[in-house]
Amino acid sequence: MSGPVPVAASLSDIYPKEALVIQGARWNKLLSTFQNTYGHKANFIARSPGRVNIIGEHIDYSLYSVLPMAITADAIMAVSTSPIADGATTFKVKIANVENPKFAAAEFDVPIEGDVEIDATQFEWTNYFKSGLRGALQLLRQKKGKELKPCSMNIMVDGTVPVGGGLSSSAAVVSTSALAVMKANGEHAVDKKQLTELAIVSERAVGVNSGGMDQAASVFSEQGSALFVSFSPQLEARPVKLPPTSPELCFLVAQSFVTANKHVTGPIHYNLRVVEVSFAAAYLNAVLNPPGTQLPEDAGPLGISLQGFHDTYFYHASSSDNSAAKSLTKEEELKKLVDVTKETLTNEEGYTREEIAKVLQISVKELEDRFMTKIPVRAERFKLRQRALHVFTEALRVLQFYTLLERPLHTGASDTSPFNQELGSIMNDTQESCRVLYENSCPENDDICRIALAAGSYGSRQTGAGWGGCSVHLVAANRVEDVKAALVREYFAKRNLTEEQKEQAMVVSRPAGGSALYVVG
Ligand code: NG1
Ligand code: MG
Repeated sequence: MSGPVPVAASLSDIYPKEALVIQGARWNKLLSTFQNTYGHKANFIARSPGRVNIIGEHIDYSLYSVLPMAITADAIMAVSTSPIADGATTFKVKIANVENPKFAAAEFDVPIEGDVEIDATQFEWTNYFKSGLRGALQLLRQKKGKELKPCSMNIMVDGTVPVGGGLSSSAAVVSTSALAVMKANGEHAVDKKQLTELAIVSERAVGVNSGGMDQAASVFSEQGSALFVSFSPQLEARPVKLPPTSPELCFLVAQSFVTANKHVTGPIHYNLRVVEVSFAAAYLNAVLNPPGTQLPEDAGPLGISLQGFHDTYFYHASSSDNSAAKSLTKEEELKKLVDVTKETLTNEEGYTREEIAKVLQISVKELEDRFMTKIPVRAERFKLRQRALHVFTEALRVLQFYTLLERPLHTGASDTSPFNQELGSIMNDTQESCRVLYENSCPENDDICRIALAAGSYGSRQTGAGWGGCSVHLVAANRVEDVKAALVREYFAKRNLTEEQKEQAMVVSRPAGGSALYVVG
């Protein structure tokens, strides 16, 4: 389901019905602020949403499939363009935010031939625009070569995805920026797959070695559907309708107001996990595949992945034990990988660099150069067993969840609660795995999940990178108020929240559409 980013005829192509009034006012304000600031009208608006991940946590960078959905909250950018003079070597970008002065306006010149400079050590809001700009310029250069003569751009931004809240404001801004730059330079049919791939690479340039879930969800989502995203053998996204249940099932998203800052804690949290799963892939390959087997270079942040090991183990390594495995289903393969991981990675305390290097038959220095220079991390021991077990079991849960969604319900069944419970229990297992094996939860989110479950949620789990941020709860529509009330009573009331935070604390998210363009008439 690739193809070009759609051009919306009206806001109802983008947002669910209940959001139209508020969004209409917001878009009008964006356009009038644009006109007041720059003295002329915008030509078009680019838009990409945030996302909530339903299931498949911390496995996208191991190249396993995930199941997120786009939300209504998004980044929108109104843009006007003007051609540069003949012979000019730079073009100008003026960018401002509706929420000025919280996000201060900026202006910069971009060299047509050189690189866009981004100082990833400074937390400038415009860095996310610049990273999308950089990616888009690279793609434009590939397409147009010497012919490329980028336009100068005036831009007004508005974002409603809370920053640092686990709903992927970054992917929303990067995807919107890249889309805006492509459109500004005459690309009226921006390919969704190209846009996603460039947003993934661009976002890595601002310092996080993420997988591609957020960008895929932001670009590809379709209103009313979740999205099944696969990364191997190539990026593919397929909308998945949530089956009609009675009562209707909702996804309630709750903030913990514990802010995880990946840029600061990366070396001991997110980035460390990326290194640990890459170590695990190399270690399992060294022990379980025939001597000399190399893992294929792939789209994982360090160029190898557990998915790469998975494929090598079952399909490419010529060990007699594995040839029989070719008839296994994907689910059976994952179960087998869980078993062999338990037998192979027996050390529960974590492995030292020396231990890993020895198994890979390289020196510690070579190990550090290969795995820890591009992504600096701080750790003495690496919990390969726990991390690999999380990834394989989580990949299995995604397939089980997806299979359930695709299986037709008995039409006319008046009570779908066994089905709801099955879905919910898979989500609960994910939470447990994140808490115990991947250690990316936090006590606050564990509490929130416990409270929600006791108040009637079918399944509750932290969503996104973790160590704070949001949780997602599968709740029947007629129980949403009970769950909200319990969370207010037992969690939010105990925290010192501003009025704005109280308003943002919980929201029922319906699947929204992905990236879109809107031409201002
Ligand atoms: P958040 O932090 O929720 O945007 C991050 C990664 C995803 C994925 C999840 C965990 C970034 C930009 N995104 O999401 O790719 O790995 O964590 O499932 O870091
Ligand atoms: Mg993010």
